Amino acid sequence: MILYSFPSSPFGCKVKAVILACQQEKNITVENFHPWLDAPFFRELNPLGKIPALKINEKEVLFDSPVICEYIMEKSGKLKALMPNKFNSLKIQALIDGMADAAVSMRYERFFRPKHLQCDDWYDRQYLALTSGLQYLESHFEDNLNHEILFENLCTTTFLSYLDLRFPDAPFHKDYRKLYDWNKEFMEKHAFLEPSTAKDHPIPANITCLQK
Ligand SMILES: N[C@@H](CCC(=O)N[C@@H](CS)C(=O)NCC(=O)O)C(=O)O
Repeated sequence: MILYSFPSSPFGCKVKAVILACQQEKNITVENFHPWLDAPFFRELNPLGKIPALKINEKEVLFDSPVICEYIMEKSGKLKALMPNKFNSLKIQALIDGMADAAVSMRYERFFRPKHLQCDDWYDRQYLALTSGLQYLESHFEDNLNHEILFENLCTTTFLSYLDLRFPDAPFHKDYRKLYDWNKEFMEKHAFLEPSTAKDHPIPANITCLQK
């Protein structure tokens, strides 16, 4: 199987953590693909043009990340172990994915869009969704996260690695101390997950979207 992803993608990182937790590294090859290249071959795999996408064989492709994660957990026989409280796991995934949508939009707005087209009000609304989500996790911490290899913990730790990569100057470590202390301890305990953390990677030079 081939996972199309990009080293900085928070959604791709979540899938990579699930691959590691389910010991599926030998069955799934990761191929770096930047979605804004908009290559026709990729639109055929995922009409939405978004990563991650999992090519299972010549006929079957799965998207998006929640579907891919559940597929990997189920096929490896780890679904119950990783999601003993399924609806808590799915709720936290929804929260994290919503924050990731907001954070990725903020990144696109400031990184790809020319300055004269950027909208501060719109950016602030995404920031509010992001910080409200972080505050929710900080305040409901004990009900939702722990130090076990559970799906909700994998979603959270990979997303925090994305924030560290793309928003290094934001006050998140200071404002959500419990959450970041948890993350540090979690990653120290489960160092095998390090390859799934978000990494910087050169963006292909020929991406021209929004540069108008
Ligand atoms: N709901 C999707 C979101 C995926 C997503 O937004 N991926 C971004 C990269 S991090 C992407 O492909 N963006 C390209 C685009 O928006 O056209 C999932 O969970 O897989």
